[in-house]
Amino acid sequence: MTSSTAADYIEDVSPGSGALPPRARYTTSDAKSLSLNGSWRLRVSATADAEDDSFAEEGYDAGDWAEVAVPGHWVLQGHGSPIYTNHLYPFPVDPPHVPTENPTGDHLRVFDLPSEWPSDGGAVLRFDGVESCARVWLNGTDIGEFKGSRLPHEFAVGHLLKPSGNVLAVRVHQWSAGSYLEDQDQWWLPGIFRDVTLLHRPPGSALDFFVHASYDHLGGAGTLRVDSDVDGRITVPALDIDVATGESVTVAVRPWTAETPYLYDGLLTTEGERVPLRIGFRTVELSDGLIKVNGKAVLFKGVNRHEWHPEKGRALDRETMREDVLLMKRHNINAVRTSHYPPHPDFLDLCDEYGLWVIDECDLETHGFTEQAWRDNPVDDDRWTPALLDRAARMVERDKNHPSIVVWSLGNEAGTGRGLTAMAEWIHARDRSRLVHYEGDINCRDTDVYSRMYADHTEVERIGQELDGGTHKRRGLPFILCEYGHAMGNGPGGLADYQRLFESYERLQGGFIWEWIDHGIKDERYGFAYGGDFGEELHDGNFVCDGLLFPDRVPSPGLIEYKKVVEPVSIDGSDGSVRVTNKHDFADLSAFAFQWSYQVDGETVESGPLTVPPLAPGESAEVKLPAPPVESDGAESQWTVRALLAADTAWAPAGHVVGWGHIPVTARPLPYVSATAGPVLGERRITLGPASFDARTGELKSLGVVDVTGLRLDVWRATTDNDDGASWQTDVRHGPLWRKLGLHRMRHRLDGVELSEDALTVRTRVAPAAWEIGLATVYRWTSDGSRLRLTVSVAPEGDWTVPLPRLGIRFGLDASADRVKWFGGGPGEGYPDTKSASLPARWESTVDGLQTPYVRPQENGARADVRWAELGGLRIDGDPEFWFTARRWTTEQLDAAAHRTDLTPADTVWVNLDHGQHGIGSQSCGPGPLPQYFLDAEPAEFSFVFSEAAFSETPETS
Ligand code: IPT
Repeated sequence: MTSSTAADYIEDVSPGSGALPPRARYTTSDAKSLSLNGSWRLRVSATADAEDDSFAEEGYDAGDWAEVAVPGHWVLQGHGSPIYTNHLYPFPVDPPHVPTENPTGDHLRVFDLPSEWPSDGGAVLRFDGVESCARVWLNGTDIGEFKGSRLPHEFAVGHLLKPSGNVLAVRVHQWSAGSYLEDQDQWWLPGIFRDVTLLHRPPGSALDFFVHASYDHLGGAGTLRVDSDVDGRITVPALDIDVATGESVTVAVRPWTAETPYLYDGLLTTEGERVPLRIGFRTVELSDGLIKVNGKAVLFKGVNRHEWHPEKGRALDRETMREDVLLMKRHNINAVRTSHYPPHPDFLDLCDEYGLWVIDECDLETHGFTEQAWRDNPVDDDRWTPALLDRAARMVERDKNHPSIVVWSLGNEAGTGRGLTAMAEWIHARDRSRLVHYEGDINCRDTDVYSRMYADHTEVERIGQELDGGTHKRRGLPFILCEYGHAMGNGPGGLADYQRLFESYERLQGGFIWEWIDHGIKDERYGFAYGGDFGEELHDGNFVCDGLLFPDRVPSPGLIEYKKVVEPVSIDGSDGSVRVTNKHDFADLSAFAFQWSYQVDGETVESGPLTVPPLAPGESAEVKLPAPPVESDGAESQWTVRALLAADTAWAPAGHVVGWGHIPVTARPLPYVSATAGPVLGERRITLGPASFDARTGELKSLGVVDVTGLRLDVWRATTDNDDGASWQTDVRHGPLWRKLGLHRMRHRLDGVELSEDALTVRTRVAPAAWEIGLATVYRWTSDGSRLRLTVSVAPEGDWTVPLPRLGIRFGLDASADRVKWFGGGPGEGYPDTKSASLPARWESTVDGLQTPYVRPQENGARADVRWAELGGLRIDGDPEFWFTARRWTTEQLDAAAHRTDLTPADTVWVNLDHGQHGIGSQSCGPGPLPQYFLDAEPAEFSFVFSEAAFSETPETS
């Protein structure tokens, strides 16, 4: 039986009905407006048609309904649950049909017009974002329905308004035909999640307008023309401009760039309205196969930004958006891809104001169709094309007046097809002043930029060298990585290696890290929840936590690393001078002040200013350092030179560090212990200098007053998301292989405890059950009576086909070992391919402060290149430098934990001193570590000198 119901619009592939044509968005004007944000009444039903539409009638009593905050998602306010899937549709794929179980939120709001609301003119009701499909009634009249969750929809409602008691009823369905177009990798979160506003439209008010503001870099002139549906005048006082709409004017201007975001205040005046404009003059073009702005090729140091707040989901307030922009600017990021939908429009105002290049991406992804080889993909089905064009138009029309937007993106992971081509054609025709991007178009049929995601270094280099082939058109296009450096958990690794490529080949115009922020949901049970924590039948776990920020916007080490890798000024040097290079595309160095400091044994002994010429973009200069302020007296010494903001900027105060270099001067003397004391065998103990060992096992028990437990070789680390890799990765994934081989359950066989005149030697074989591989491990202890030296020799046996996770020793100290001091890399963690930002100096922390709280716990917190460390009354000097980790739980506990709340401190501080760590890479969705960061299983020897910290003297030197 087929019958049509009032809810047919839900499964209709059309974009909707009743809405006004899309137009430019502007935040303010002198026309009145009324925000309808706030507390609304809410009733959630399990199906789309469980309730009739009588709630939309005037006089309906919703007194017993719940309340919901608008903007907001009802599933984050106690009604139902969020669902996380990466690309699988959480419903059967049968487009355009959706499940009968279709959570539906009836929203109700009664409002009065303010007394000063004019009686003339009309009014428009604007929804900035509703997921995924809404039907709207005002005062009992059905005014239309729409889809396109992250796009604006406006309705003419003037004729329906009354001075008081207006009833606005909105029925929101979680699932609709539109859901098939919104399969982005994120939480499914229904609701009215962006602003609802009533706008007065005075007679003669502005309608749509298009600000064309180009810049001629040769002559330094800007040309302004504002095309407007309603005639009026354009004034820009600072430029003495006063012209009619539609008329061009050319004057000398300061151009807009992301580095120099110069905006002119202007005004569009129509008969009935005055609309403030913020005008940025700039020209984007494809020329010589490069993306150029104002005549210069730009290098994107970008991030992919989803909108996220750990409690509010995608309902962000302006302060949160500003925080994102400030954090980006402070971390040297210059570009954002609005993955994968147009953001709240305020975000784009902020990008104009603070200066960020923007790729504005359309709200379109049909990724789940990949599971059926893209059969029935809506983007290649003409019935859906009107919906796609509607989405393209709603994005372009809303956002076209933002100078920050340099590229339009058709969407993400939607295969290819006629609908996408139609979108590209429409956008190209509507806006010739920007380029079009879409990653899935491998031959660049519809696009102006060759774009890829997660390509490895080798392939990116080939593309840079133009050896990648491809269609004739593609060969002539610039290249960007629209996603790379998958920031899931510990990592991403290899960023510096990508950056070197970007800086070496002109065709490579940079990339965008995946992604800006972890989408963890604040949750009492877990700290932050991720996929599966709400009982979803299908989910993708913590793949939703893959950002450079933790969900609460605390920067993760990945962001600190990225900041260093993309610094706008580089400083390196040797022999008393530094080479300073301006890596900006537009700005000189006049905004920066430079400062040197000189460290001996990691401690700063003096600092002072350094005069650096205001180099033009791309220029370098050799700058002489002063004479070293002190004799190093045999200790290690180094220069650290920093570039700081010379004055306050809109995004950071004076003194903010933008870049630095570390220049070694004299090398560290390696610690040396003369083996003058010999081991003495007692009844149950062997003593050697200050240390005591178990006579039977040779295990270290104490050093002076410090008790030590469980000291032994350790090769295991709680695998990172990048070690584990994504299940669909075709390359070798080390995490699963390590586990299969049992590197997490190594057994230690004691082969001998030997006492000689000057050493205690303990021979062991460390190996997992079931396999023939093993590590012959010898611990050799010597002492000069006060200090103790351990030399560990490791010889792999059998056929080791995998690298090791780590190689070093671990031991336990009493829980009172809380404070750590070290000379080595810091302040944050670093691994072989993530330690650009690790600055060798003296650092201090609590043990808890050493932990990086990844949302899904995993290996973290290693400090790189540590010369010495002190904790719990012990001092440890490394020969050579080592990786230092300390935590109040074991690696096994860390490995087993699924959420932060699973980690609770016990009575031991576990310390790892590693000779080697395996690289991190980006295999949770990209390439693994580069071969040079592998920790291959090979013969190794490394030493540590232990002494009691309180009595420690500078070790003798060899
Ligand atoms: C890529 C997606 O574009 C992005 O939305 C996100 O899912 C990311 O992966 C992983 O976090 S698609 C992937 C098949 C490369």
